[in-house]
Amino acid sequence: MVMIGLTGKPNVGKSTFFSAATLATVPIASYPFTTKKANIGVTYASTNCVCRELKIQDNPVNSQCIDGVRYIPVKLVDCPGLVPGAWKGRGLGNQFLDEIRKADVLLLILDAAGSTDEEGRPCKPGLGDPVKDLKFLEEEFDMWIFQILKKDWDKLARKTETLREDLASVLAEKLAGLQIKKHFIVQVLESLDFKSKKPTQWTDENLKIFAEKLRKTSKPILIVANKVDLPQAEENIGRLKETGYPVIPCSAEAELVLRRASEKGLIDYKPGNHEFKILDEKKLTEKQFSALNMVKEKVLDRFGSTGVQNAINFSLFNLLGMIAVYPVEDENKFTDHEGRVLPDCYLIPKGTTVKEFAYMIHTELGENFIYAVEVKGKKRVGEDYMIKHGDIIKIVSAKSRG
Ligand SMILES: Nc1nc2c(ncn2[C@@H]2O[C@H](COP(=O)(O)OP(=O)(O)O)[C@@H](O)[C@H]2O)c(=O)[nH]1
Ligand SMILES: [Mg+2]
Repeated sequence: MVMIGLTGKPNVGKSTFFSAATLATVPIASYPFTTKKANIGVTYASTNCVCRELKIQDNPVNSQCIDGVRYIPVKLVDCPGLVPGAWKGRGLGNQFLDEIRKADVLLLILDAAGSTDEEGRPCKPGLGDPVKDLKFLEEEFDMWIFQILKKDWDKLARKTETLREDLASVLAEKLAGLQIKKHFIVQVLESLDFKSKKPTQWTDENLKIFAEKLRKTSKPILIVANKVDLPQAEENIGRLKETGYPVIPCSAEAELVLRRASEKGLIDYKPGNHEFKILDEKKLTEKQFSALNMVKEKVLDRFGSTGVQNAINFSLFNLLGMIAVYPVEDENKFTDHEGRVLPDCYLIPKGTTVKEFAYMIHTELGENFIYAVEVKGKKRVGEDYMIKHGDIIKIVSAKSRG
């Protein structure tokens, strides 16, 4: 399952985002280092379900379908806050960075209102600077990877030269725990100005450039400009966009208000929507009513949504380029062997072939693969067929034909 990492300095709203996105209850408080351990939970990517296109009623099993929107589970990890110097071990530093090493994509939560200083201590909105925070956080990530590489670079470099081993393979083994795959390493090594230099001749400067490029390629970042309900946020969002990163305005707190009210049956709200409906005004306390009003005025009406669901979807579909696919066993009824219609929906990387997909479902299915059916187009396809977003696929294997 894909893993999304939530990262940033203390008090920017990571745990609030995590709670809203997973609706789990984790400690939320206004002082640094509330979160002592990474929290891992499940959140959902949302996409228009093919059930609408086909005008059929589905029976989802591995995911949910609400009003024609399919919600597909993904892992979310809430990482403790990073402070400047974390890579050197400041403020529980490396331990914190280590939590994000398994993430495929990072949601970098920034306090767009500047209501926290560099260390994450609350201050008057506007005094903190999210653009500066972004710079130090990038540096933390780069130095963290640099340090891991540096630790036994000499040994590693000599080994590849004396044993004539391939540098990319040696590095892939070393960086496997960081979720940095070999194809990223190959790509980055190719792009270096000093690629013809022997690894033993690399300077620290060379290694730093390599670390930075590796981080950018293997851990794509989406900036979540949080606390947009506070003053100053709008101006900072403009400045953040100038950095070239994709930016999503967000109010994690607003999303939490909405999901909690929805869970209690007070409102009708679907994550990602620009509005909600109060179900029974008499059931709301005055406090709840005014909280909901604030959310509407300060967030939904101004930004179009709270940004939480958008951020999750953007990171998966746009940054990682994932697509949704629906495997079935019966291509006429769109069912599995138990007669359930469109039971499963998987998120897979763009470019996945049907045979690779067969292996993802089950090794045996991959090994005994004969052909597949692209069900909507009623086409028989070979093992190299690349799956498209929204495809329904039936895999025919030697053993499944009884
Ligand atoms: N105004 C506002 N405050 C928020 C928002 N998200 C989080 N906060 C507040 O920021 C503080 C720190 O939040 P928390 O989630 O614990 O931050 P973390 O340290 O990054 O995990 C808490 O007081 C939250 O209520 C938001 O969208 N708007
Ligand atoms: Mg926290």
